[in-house]
Amino acid sequence: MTARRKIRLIHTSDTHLGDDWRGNRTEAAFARVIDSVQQLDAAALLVVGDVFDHARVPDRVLEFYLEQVARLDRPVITLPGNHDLYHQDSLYRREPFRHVPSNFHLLTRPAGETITLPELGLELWGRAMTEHTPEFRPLEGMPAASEANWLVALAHAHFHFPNDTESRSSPIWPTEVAEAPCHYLALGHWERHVNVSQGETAAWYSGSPLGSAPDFDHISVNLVDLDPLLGVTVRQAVLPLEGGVESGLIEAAAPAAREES
Ligand SMILES: [Mn+2]
Repeated sequence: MTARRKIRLIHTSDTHLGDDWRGNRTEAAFARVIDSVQQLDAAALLVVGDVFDHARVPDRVLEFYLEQVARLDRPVITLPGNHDLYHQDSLYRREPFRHVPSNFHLLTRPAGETITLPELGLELWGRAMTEHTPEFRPLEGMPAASEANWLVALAHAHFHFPNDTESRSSPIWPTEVAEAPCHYLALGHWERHVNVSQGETAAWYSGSPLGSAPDFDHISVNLVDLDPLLGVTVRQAVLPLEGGVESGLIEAAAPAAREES
């Protein structure tokens, strides 16, 4: 039997901080995502790309992100996306990122890298995107899971349903997802909360905190439970946008049916 331990994660993406059009709503939404990690007692937070809206967001916005991360005493794993690419002029190379809180982790290797959190029995793998092109394959090179740890992969990617034959940048395919060795595939790039699980692989988009919520007064995140007996359970947790730390989870929907494919 497995030695893996039960853990809970919060998964978000596409927070688009510094988005002028939505003003500080994106910032308020991200602060609530941080609150949700404590409220739902998750062990770590995954932020799967398009954290920032564009490469020229002011330093103030980068500092805001790091200040929010520093509110938690648990790991926050960040993957760059196509709006916040990890190239030579990446915003992740700017001054604010020279002084990061100790719980901040950034996946920066284009060929992929694993961050191991031994205290949680958790390995997190992902490829940093340097160019958003059809040639970039976000799942390529994913390692096998170890005996003792959970393997969670992060990918900022476009999932091709079988009838979607368009050529898109950063593509992933049903067979690729089914064959992926991870226990959970945390996806970003889509605004909506979508289940794209294939075969034995649980794979979900969280959607953006605001874009996946049922209305403008709420945010949503993916609540991911990894359990050695029950396997992987993913629910959409919906929380009020206003209300502070004391306002709880208002809804944790039953696992949604898989989309027809
Ligand atoms: Mn994107």
